[in-house]
Amino acid sequence: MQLTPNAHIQSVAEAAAQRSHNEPEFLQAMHEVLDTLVPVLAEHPEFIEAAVLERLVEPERQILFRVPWLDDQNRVRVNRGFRVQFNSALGPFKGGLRFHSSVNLSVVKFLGFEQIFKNALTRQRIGGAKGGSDFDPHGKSDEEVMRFCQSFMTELYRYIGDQTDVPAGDIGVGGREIGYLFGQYRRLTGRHESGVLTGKGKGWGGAEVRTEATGYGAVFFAQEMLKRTGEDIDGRRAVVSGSGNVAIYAIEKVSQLGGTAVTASDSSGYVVDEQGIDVELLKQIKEVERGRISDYAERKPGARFVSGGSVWDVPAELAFPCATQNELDERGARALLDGGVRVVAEGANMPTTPEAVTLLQQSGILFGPGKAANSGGVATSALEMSQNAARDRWDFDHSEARLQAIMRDVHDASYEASERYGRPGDYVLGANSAGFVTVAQAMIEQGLV
Ligand code: NDP
Ligand code: 2IT
Repeated sequence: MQLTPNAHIQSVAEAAAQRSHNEPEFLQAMHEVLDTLVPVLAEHPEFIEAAVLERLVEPERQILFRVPWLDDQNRVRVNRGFRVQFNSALGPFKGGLRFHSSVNLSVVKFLGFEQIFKNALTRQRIGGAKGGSDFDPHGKSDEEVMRFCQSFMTELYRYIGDQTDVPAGDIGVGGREIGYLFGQYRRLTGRHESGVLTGKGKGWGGAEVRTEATGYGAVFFAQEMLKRTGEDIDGRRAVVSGSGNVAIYAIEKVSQLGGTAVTASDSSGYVVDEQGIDVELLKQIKEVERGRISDYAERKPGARFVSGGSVWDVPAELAFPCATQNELDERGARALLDGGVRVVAEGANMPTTPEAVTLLQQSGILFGPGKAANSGGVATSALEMSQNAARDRWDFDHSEARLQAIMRDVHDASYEASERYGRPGDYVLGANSAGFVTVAQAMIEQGLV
């Protein structure tokens, strides 16, 4: 006899928890999805019959490898490399590479799992994957980063390709790293295979707006949520965490839409600039000089640096967590609510703890989960793949218009699914179920693989 949706979800979650008991981030991401799927499985008993959940929580393939490299003192260093190819029912595996000291299998699996549903939501026909290394690029010379990337690709190249798996950037991996990785791929294979990586330099296949896409997309998503309730970004104050790729372009787009982003942060603390963050200065410090956020306060009159602490203590109506997982906890959520927050849109992946998500949703504010709100980055990566395949090149305005249209579709699909499954405005339920149904249907149609 078939289990009820509830009992089925519980049994899948328990089995996964046993098998992956030492993977807390993965289990957190898995629960966040499974816990919302009861009404979907009630409508689709065939998903239970075909063991879609059991198959979804197990990656298709996991690759772990040694990455030896020489530092500037000619000492041998060894890091661990990962690529988790989670699900390719919708298209080639797609997802970023993260270089950060905290990277381990649990982190890569949580990111790869989320990527399945995010990528499905974009409707760009891409599967879900993630990879990376516990290599820490902070304080490394360009030459060290290059040697590391070359060694990393010397193993990874066998598993990727424009029709199989297409990595891109994430924390610690930007244009510089993608360049070194691509160079080594080309050298090893003898092929200039543009579509094997996204986020490339614009002179050799990189798409316009890919750099801006995740941050811009998160703000477009917030704008869509506000539009539904007759509100706007214009004239509103925003707090943003992080000062990397996603944060910088979220700040830029808030300001272009008439809002004022007053914070940015890194792992050492945050800055508050009541006049609005000067995005050109921020780019100079972070993108050009690879400096620290405290440098901003030293160079911008009126701005102050707060060591440690939390940007969520700064009152604002809009909040964009754009740094890392579990950076917005229950205490931070309470502080945001006390400060009058109206919208939280996740630029980062899983930045809000489950307790904080519950608190924010119960308080009735608009909450945009990362799978939907930060999908603009990977969606624009898919646009880069299209341009590479066609040997075509779109201009900035056309590319941004495509991104904005995709964010509108992702919003609408998430909202409609939240209505269909009985909780209108619950974008967590909506994004999870809309993404899940697309993947589950493809898996069933393609048989037991
Ligand atoms: P970057 O490396 O460009 O920037 C990361 C920022 O977050 C830095 O300011 C960094 O500070 C801070 N940060 C990272 N880890 C921690 C930590 N453990 N504690 C405190 N601060 C931390 O990365 P991105 O901007 O690309 O990525 C940010 C988030 O957005 C990640 O969650 C990523 O998965 C997600 N994302 C990225 C996409 C993309 O296209 N790049 C697409 C979709 C989501 P410090 O320098 O001090 O470490
Ligand atoms: O989390 C993400 O969606 C990314 N890091 C972007 C992935 C991509 O392939 O562009």
